[in-house]
Amino acid sequence: MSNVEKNYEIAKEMYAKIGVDTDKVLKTMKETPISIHCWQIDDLTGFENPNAVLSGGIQATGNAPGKPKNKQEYIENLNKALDLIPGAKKLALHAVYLENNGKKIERDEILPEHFKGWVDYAKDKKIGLDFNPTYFSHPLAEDGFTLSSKDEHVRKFWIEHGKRCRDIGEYFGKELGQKCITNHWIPDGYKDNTIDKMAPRLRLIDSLDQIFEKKMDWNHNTDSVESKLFGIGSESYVTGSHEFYTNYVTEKKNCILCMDVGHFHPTETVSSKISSYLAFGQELMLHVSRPVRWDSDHVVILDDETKALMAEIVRYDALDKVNIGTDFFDASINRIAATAIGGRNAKKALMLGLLEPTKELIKVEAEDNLTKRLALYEETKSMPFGLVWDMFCEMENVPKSDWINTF
Ligand code: RNT
Ligand code: ZN
Repeated sequence: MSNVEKNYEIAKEMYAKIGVDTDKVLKTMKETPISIHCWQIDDLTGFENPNAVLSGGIQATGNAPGKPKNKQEYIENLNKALDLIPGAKKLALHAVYLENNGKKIERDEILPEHFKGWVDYAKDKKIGLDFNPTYFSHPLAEDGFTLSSKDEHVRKFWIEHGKRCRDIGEYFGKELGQKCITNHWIPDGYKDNTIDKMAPRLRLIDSLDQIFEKKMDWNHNTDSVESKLFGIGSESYVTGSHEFYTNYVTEKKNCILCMDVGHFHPTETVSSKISSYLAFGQELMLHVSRPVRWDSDHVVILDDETKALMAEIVRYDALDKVNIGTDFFDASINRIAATAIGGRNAKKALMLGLLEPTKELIKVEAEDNLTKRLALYEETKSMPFGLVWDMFCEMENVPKSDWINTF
């Protein structure tokens, strides 16, 4: 028996005493995919245009060396990052990661064939794929408006992009036998006080209706719409706000809501919102990220909100209702490590959620023993979670904490 196994046996016994079956936890961890975003590896540059400049009110700040210089280096780095994240995974792509073989292919011309290489990659790695239309970093997004633009030409262009992205998502789902979430996030908004907040919203409703018009099997492709509170250059008004999309999904039932934890007011938490959507049977997409002051996209750490988020999903047995993905970009540290740190932390938070003595906590709460509820919850925090995590890494052939020595 290895030390890791011996330690695991001790932890298993301790968790069993509070009613938690760690073997079951390990099984769930192995089977529950977290969708790892592809864009931390290269600061969201993609393959469409190697000189692409990121726009849309998002920024990958920092100057760490090691940004991949070509596609081959990109793939090598991505592989290294994915190999450091244990358990089931999906890879979330953005439309600008297409394979164009050196030809200019406009966003309103992209086809499934431009992503065949990614399907082969996913099959080889036995992972699923998620997708994101890229409604930014493009001349037709330069004035800050895409799907809610008052310029019909601009709006048509992006509607066509959205439609084509759904087709690509459907192609992923069919090919891989695992559904693709195609997540639509647009940067649209104004820097300063906005008088007519309504007109762009009405145009956005119409654009989304057109994009989602074609019916698809949700088991192949499910679309999500991601809200935001503000971005750089859209500080005062964002067309696709949380309330806007909450109402859109409820009314139209043609897509699901995506909540990015960095897209809310500083004291507002996504973890506290989840149960309200689940109460109405709504499926959700999450972008696990970390807000810091005005920025929504720091590397995920094992903080209280990330833990609370995962605990909430587990408490309502909603792992099949809530799709979990990561979203951050930090160019000030090694990009492979950043992807690995964020991915591992999302998984660690999930494991902590699964190790919670939920049954017992619910029981004492129902008995109005609120003292015991708090006492048990707090005592659980010093349980040997790390020993179960190490076992998981060992089972999955992924390095334990020693991976940090390579950086
Ligand atoms: C931006 C949104 C969005 C993007 C990705 C790259 O604020 O969070 O999800 O980060 O599409
Ligand atoms: Zn996001």
